Amino acid sequence: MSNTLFKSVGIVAIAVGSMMIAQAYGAEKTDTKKSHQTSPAGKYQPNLDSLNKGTLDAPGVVQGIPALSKAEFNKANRIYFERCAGCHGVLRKGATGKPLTTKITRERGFENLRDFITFGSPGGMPNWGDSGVLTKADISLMAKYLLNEPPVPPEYGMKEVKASWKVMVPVSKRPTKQMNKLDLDNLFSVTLRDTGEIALIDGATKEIVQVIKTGFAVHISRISATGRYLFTIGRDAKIDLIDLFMNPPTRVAEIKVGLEARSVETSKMKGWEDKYAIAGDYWPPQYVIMKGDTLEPLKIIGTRGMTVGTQEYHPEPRVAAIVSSHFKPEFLVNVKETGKVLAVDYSDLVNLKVTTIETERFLHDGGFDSSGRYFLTAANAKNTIVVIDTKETKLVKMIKVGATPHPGRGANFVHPKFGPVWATSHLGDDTISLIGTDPKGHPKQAWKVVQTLEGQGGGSLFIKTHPKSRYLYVDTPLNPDAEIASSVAVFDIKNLKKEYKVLPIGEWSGITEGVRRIVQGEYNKAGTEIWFSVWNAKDQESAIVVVNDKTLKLVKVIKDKRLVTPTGKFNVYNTRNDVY
Ligand code: DHE
Repeated sequence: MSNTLFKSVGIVAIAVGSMMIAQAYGAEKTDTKKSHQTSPAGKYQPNLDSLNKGTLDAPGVVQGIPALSKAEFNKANRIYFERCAGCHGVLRKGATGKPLTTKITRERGFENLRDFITFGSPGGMPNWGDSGVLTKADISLMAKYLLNEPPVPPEYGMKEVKASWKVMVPVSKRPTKQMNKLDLDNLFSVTLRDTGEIALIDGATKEIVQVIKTGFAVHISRISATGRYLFTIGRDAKIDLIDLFMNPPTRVAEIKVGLEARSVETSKMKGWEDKYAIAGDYWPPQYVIMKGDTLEPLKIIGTRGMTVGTQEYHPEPRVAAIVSSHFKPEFLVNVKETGKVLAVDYSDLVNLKVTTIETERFLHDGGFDSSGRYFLTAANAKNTIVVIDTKETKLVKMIKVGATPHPGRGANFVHPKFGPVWATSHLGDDTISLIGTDPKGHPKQAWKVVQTLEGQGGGSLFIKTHPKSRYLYVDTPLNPDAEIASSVAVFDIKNLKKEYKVLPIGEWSGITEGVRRIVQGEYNKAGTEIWFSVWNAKDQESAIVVVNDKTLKLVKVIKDKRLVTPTGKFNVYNTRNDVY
């Protein structure tokens, strides 16, 4: 494999990553002058750049602690939320990174903090100064900022949520049947990350049907069980509800459920189709249940509480992935920092029953196995996949995989030897872990890593196949090698011993400038084509490349000046039916 450099960096990151939490802050003191390169997992941390938009109150002046002017404080705040809060927490009480409370920072002192920010640490702290991301002046400002008390962002309760809620087209004014001629099930909703828009693209003609304004740095799309309603969520926690039956598809309601968010989902249980929606916040730490056709907010539930294991209070456990059970009227809500999966029973919102399933800390993304019964989700900083049985609402197993798994929703296929498996790739190494998911037919293999494949390198975000396909596609958009970041590896499921093929998607796009990160394969409804985003910077050309799943040849490059920073793509049929 050509990425020896990344592999060695990756291995160091894995070895030290597990030490990181146990290591006392002070233990790294002697190491601060050595620069530590940032791993892809280190770079892939939440950027809370929506939360910093409001003005927060500066802390009072403390004798002996450098005071900051209002302008300095606002600048430091912006840098902190963009670069630091994802790991160290909004309140600086620690998350995947260490706490930075003033008790700790004042003990360390200005110079020590300055060096630490400049050179990073072997425990995963990026080398912000040495890598050129922050200037000397910025670093000096941040060291002073950390000596002061952190500001506390506001709460966002029902009063604020309700005030943001707007229904543009009431249910009574909406059509009772589909009014446009679109093949809705083969429509793709494409995230245009940096313009805060989605593009609806027709799966057959590959023409852009419409571009719709959504929340800031829009993140994902989810589709209601009947396929009529499309939900998008921005990082600013704004949800847009789009009625696909209207001609043209139209935004019919919007709401802001918090100040920072990443996930939205809708009720999928038989009898409850389209009835409810749920969204999870990063800040405040809470989730909100709404009416599925109007977004009327019904219930807000906070997630603050005790962590699994050490059972310590965590003041800001973020809500990561949410999936909707097909077996019970329940949402499965990942609470990241406390390591709990909450099964929220939406059949009675007044006498709300929430089953708390204790798993592992730092839950992030995940999806179902091919039967739709088991939810497999990554506790990414713990190199673990957690399996939940959504029929019995209980933990099945926690399985150790490679370094920093990032499955997206994962990929399901039938392994020639081990039967049904679910697969994840990793941010921190080049492996792909295949986990047996068939406890009845293949009990020996169930909930074990049955095979580990080697891909192009670390920095993978998404893995994909389709029930009708014989191929497994693995992207590597965060790999430091530009060639690896701009191509995907394809494994032949029928012959996993064979070396993977590399599809040079970036080259196929015809785009010659930029890093051309290839991200997130998504199938059309028939499972005959897979679409990849060529994700470039906002001021550079991006594209979507469509590949024939049988021949592995290029079908079409979708280019349009409106396609700015395309990332996630959500085929209506596959998303609503959890086909992946
Ligand atoms: Fe995502 C899913 C969080 C950065 C593209 N991302 C998710 C989910 C979470 C999450 C919790 C699961 C949602 C669910 O299923 O309910 N993402 C985060 C972050 O915290 C992080 C690391 C940093 C941040 O500041 O947001 C982050 N994500 C990104 C990106 O930079 C990506 C690559 C491009 C983009 O548009 O933002 C990105 N995330 C995606 C996509 C999915 C996703 C495409 C859905 C995958 C799917 O198949 O359903």
